[in-house]
Amino acid sequence: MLLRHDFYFQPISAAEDLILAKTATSPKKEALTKNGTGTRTKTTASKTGETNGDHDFALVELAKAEYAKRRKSQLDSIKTIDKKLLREMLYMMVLGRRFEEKCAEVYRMGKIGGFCHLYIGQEAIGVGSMMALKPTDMVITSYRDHVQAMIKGISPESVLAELYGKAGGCVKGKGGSMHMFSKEHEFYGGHGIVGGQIGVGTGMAYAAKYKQSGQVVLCFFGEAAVNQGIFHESLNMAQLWKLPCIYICENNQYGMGTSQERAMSTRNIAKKAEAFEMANEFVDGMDVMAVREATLRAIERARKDSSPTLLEIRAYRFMGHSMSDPGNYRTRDEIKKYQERDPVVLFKDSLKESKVLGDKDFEKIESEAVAAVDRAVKFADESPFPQKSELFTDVFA
Ligand SMILES: Cc1ncc(C[n+]2csc(CCOP(=O)(O)OP(=O)(O)O)c2C)c(N)n1
Ligand SMILES: [Mg+2]
Repeated sequence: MLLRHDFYFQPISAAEDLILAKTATSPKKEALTKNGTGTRTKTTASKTGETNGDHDFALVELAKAEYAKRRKSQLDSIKTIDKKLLREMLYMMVLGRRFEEKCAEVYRMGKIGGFCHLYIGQEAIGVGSMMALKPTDMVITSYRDHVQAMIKGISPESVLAELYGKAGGCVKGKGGSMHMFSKEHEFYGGHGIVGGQIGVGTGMAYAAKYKQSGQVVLCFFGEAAVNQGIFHESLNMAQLWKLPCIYICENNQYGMGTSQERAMSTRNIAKKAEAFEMANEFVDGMDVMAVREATLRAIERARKDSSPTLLEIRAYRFMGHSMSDPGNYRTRDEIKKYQERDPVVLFKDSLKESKVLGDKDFEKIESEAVAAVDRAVKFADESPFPQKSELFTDVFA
């Protein structure tokens, strides 16, 4: 049996080749072999991997080696981008990380109630894709929305106050963690129903095309949402009507405590777009530059041809599904392995190696991010709770 780690950061075909090479010299491992017709078949030689938490990481090393080879591409693309933008991209990644760490801290202090889903480990996806947009472009996402709201321009103060349920929040404290929203910033939520935003995002792209506004839509969702009917219905319509929608599947390998391999018959989400003849791409979501470049290609398709794209961007959720996740479906070792490919560290290393930023710049970025988070905490602490009269405003029924 192939394990999800075996192919993690590579398109499945490349991973299969690596596994074939590896298993040829390792008879103990389960092998994916070619049969007489050249078709790949699985042979089962062990029970490893049949349950969550029982993993073989040997091939993650191969994935890392693959990245080491590809790393030059991150260094090369850094050279093509304005230093100011690179600095801003790193700042947003660091701000996202520090902000979410603070959320975990104040959640444990009881300052945030209800659900709270953190983005730690997935920062390169939000930053790489959203910072390739124009401010007028639209974004819609799932409940894992704090960092994406900030990247779209909503202030850390109003995001944290929203988490606190305070009047200074971007939806006056009435949405909470899962429902960040700002028409002004073209950020349309924050949705709690898994996959629900895929239909709404498709409608937004329809509206943009109908009004000839020139906007494109980034529609984010997790890999578990792909099993919902709305994903298939929406992609069909988007391709049929040629809508400027970029569907971003943030594949972090888990839907709550269920791994993708236990819930999906195929590992290859990007290729699902082919059922609709839609453009698609697999992207390493730990590499912010790879995310940016794939998104730019999709944006061009959307703006020039008004045509949609599905991007499967693979990363890993370093924290639990939400703050109340006991996390007993995976091991600490598994998490540690992926932390070796931490997207923030990776990007910093590349910037350093490219000599675009130096130690002083990193220190300054770090202290600016910490200061921004501290200001957000002060603002949220001091913001009042909403008036009772707010119960009857902004209500649609
Ligand atoms: C329609 C629906 N079914 C079930 C749930 C419960 N639920 C909340 S989050 C979640 C997992 C979603 O995982 P994924 O789409 O991979 O996103 P991630 O949390 O990994 O970002 C589930 C099943 C829900 N909110 N909505
Ligand atoms: Mg997931």
